[in-house]
Formats: sequence, C-alpha cells, structure tokens
Amino acid sequence: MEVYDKVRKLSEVHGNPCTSKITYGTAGFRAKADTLDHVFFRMGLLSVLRSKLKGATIGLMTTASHNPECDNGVKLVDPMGEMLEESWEPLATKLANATNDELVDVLQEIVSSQKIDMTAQASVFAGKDTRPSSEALGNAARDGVMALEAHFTDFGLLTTPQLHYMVVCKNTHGKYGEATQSGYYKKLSEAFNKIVAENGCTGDLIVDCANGVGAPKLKELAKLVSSNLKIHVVNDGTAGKLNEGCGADFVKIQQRAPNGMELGANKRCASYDGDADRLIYFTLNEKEQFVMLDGDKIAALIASIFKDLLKEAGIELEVGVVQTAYANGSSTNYLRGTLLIPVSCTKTGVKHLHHRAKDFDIGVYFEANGHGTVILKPEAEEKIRESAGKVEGVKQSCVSTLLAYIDMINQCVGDAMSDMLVVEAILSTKKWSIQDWATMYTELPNRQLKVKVADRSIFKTVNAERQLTSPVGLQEEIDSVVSKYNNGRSFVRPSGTEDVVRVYAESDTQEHADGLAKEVESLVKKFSK
Ligand code: 16G
Ligand code: MG
Repeated sequence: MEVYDKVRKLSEVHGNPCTSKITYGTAGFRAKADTLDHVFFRMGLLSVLRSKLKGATIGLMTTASHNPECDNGVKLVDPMGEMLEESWEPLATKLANATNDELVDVLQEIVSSQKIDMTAQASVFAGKDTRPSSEALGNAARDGVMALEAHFTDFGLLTTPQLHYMVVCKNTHGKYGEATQSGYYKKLSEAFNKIVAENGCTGDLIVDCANGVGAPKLKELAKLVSSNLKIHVVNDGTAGKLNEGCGADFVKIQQRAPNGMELGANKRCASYDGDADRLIYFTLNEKEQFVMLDGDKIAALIASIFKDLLKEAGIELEVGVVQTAYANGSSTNYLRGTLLIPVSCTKTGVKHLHHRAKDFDIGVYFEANGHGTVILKPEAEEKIRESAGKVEGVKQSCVSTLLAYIDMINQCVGDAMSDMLVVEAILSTKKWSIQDWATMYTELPNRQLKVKVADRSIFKTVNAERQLTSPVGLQEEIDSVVSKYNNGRSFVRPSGTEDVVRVYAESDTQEHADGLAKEVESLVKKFSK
C-alpha cells in the first residue's frame, strides 16, 4: 500500500472532530487529553518528516508538564536536543488542524515546501509521563510514525529531559553518552560521586516529585548516589494526584510547601514539576519562615562556582547568565554587581533562553520557575578538556572538578535531576547549608497574578516582554503606578500556555508587591473591556 493510503486509512481511526483549533505554542500542543488523539497521530507523521529532512532521530514527548492531570500535550525534540525549530511551529499547527480530507494534501505540501526526500530513512524516539492518558496518546503518535514506515523506539516512561538526552546521544553516536536510561544514570551519578566523595556525605534531601514521572526515575538515580546523598522521595504518585497541591509550579506560585512534606529549619527540600524539567529548593529559616530558592538562585550558585573554578584553574572563558523578566531584581543586581557576571534578558520560554545562552562561552540560563541548565560552546569545552593535561596541583583538581560538572549537566535542556545533583555538589564543595545559599542575596518580595480577559491576544509586548505596546495607553498607566512604589517593577504578558494574562510585581515589602500587583491587575481589566 502506498504510504499516503496508509495515512488516509489510519486517519479514519484518529480523526479530527474539528471541534476546536489548537496551536503549537511555547511547549508544543497542550489541551484537555480527550481532545488530542488526532493531534498525536499527526505529530507522529510530522516527526517522521522532520527526521527525514534532518537525516537524524527526532524526539516526541507526551506530557503536559505542570498542568492538571486531565490535560496532556506533545512536543517534538530536534536532533541536538533543542525544541522544534520555530519555523516548523506553523507547519505543526496547520497539520494538527487540517480536516481529515485535507490531511494528506497538507502533508504533501510540507514535503514539497521543505524539499523532503520521502525515500530517506527516519527514526523517532518517544517518551511519556505518568498521566493516565499518556499511553493511548503515545500510541496514536506511534500509529502516525508507523503509517510513514519510519523506525519507532518507545522508551515508555521518561522525564522530558531524559528524552532530550536520548535523542542527542543517538544523534552524536554515543559521543554525548549512551542512549539508554542506565547510561544516563551512570553518567550523572559517577560525576556527582566523584566531586562529593572528596567532601563527605551531603546529608538528607527530601524531594517532592509532584506525583509525576520524576518519582520512579529519581528512585533509580538515588540508588547510585546513596553513599553520598540520602534522597527521600515524597509525592511519588502512589497516593496523590499529579501536580495537585504539589510540584515546582505550585511551590513557586503559592510560595509555600507542597502537601505531603514536613519542613524543618535548615532541612533541604526540593520540588520537581510533572515531567521533571523544573527544580525549586526550599526550607524554613530559624524563625520558621518559608524560604524559597528558585531558578534565579540556582543560576547564581552555578554561575559562581563556574567562575571560581575557571579562575582558580587559570582558564579564561566568559560565564554569562540568561534570565527572563520574571527574574527577581535582586538576583540580577547580585549577578552584575557582586559576581560581576554579565546578564541577558529574553522572552519567556526555554528556546529563547537556550538560544541566547549560546552567546557566552559558558551560558547559564534559568527561568525563575526553576527551568534551566548550562551550555558550553564546543570550543570552550575543548579548552577545559585540553588544559587537563597541562596543569598540576590545585589547578589540575579544579579542571577535573569542572569536567565532572560538565558531565553532570544535561546541556540539552533544563533537567531537575541533573540540576539537583549540581546544586548538591556545589553545596558540598562550598560546605554551605541551604541557609548559607539562601543568603547569597535577599529577594525583593513579589507577587504573580493571573487575570482572565476576553481576548488575551490584544496584549502585545516588546523589550523581552517587559513592556506593552498594546492595548495603547496601558503601559503609561502601569509606569505611573510603578513609580509610586519603592523598588517597584511590574510587567504584564499574555500566557503562552493558558488563556490568561499574567501580572508580575515586585517591591520593597510583600504588602507593597501585593498592592502593586492588584493595581496593575485593575488596569489590565480596565483596558480589556
Ligand atoms: C512553558 C515553557 C516554560 C515557560 C512557561 C511559561 C518550555 C519547554 N516551557 O512551560 O519555559 O516558563 O511555558 O508559561 O518552553 P506561560 O506562557 O503560561 O506563562
Ligand atoms: Mg515541565
């Protein structure tokens, strides 16, 4: 049977009910799980086209990250572990929304506009989270891949960053590591154990896995680092619901501990999100107040160790940090003013940060929500590796520590497990408690609000989402409200994942941050009428 006939036949099974339009957004397609069957089938098809075009394996991840359990989503991973190239997002949207009758035409249109050789080989790696709907949706994607007669490897349950890792390992023919789960755990744990064994056991760490896929995966990793770090997994999916009252997003937004976790002064606690690509730390201080250490603080910790180690090893490379508008003002000041590290600001969304981080020899990028990693220019990594054989004594040990950090980091994408080991290793080398880390700088109190509006598409931003150009006149009013507050800063942006507009505000006290957020919220409502 001709492949397009196969596609036609299977598209009857995975038909588009044409009830709503869906868009490939910041993190792929996301919606109620029971509306997505045809979208998954079609993303299976698209992943094959992309694989044929690139002559490489493409990843297909089934997850809706921190969204409620009833949602699901799909995103494609490009050959070097990056998010699907932006120019393909409209193609994905068009294919997902085509009627059943249009499907093959749209597919052929993509083949001809992208000059895809349909006789080329194709391979797709798939992973999924623990949502009840993930299995069936993943199978719909598999049907799409099979319809176009491509090679399909299903890894079953994986964290999102693990899938990115597998794709890169495969496409670099093992140079980055072995494309297996055991290879992943081995690479990370060996590097961690190497650094930490010299400094002694780092004690206990309690990790809230959001009742998601991070739980079974972290339990695997925990076994391999147990002599140096005691990891206790809570919210492991055996009792609670995915992302309900727990997880990194909950902790960050609510600024309080997740359900199922007992805090204590100086006790190290952390939360992952539903697909384990975000990490947030928290604890209680001596006054029993909740203290959060978010993506900004993780970035400061990691950037500082890289800078120190490079200096001690006598290697000249520039370390820079990439943030978004959500980064706390104090973190930006600390990085620039105290650590003397250059900082760039981009739009929200991993792909924007990742891309900008490439401007630095060593780019540390983190969103305040806990998603981030470190990427190195190949020349920078080479320079560090080369110096290993040329230096001795303290310098030599700094270089070998740097190399261990590089092995521990998942350069493809933010990875909660990998970032967590990096943080733990740094605290151990610095002999810092979580409180010592928390006091690197003090955050300005802040507040985030969601505002429901009739049409969020009227909100248009510029300057890395820090200012609005539309609705006309709103920015001026926000500026004037902000100027009344000490250390006031606020911005408004339409969400890329939910039908809401988001408001961020910070100021010198919590009361002021809350007040500023409320005032800006009222302005948003006034201008949405
Ligand atoms: C997605 C993005 C995340 C971003 C968030 C913003 C990826 C893989 N994930 O989860 O980086 O912070 O969206 O959501 O890009 P929002 O647009 O609803 O505020
Ligand atoms: Mg996530």
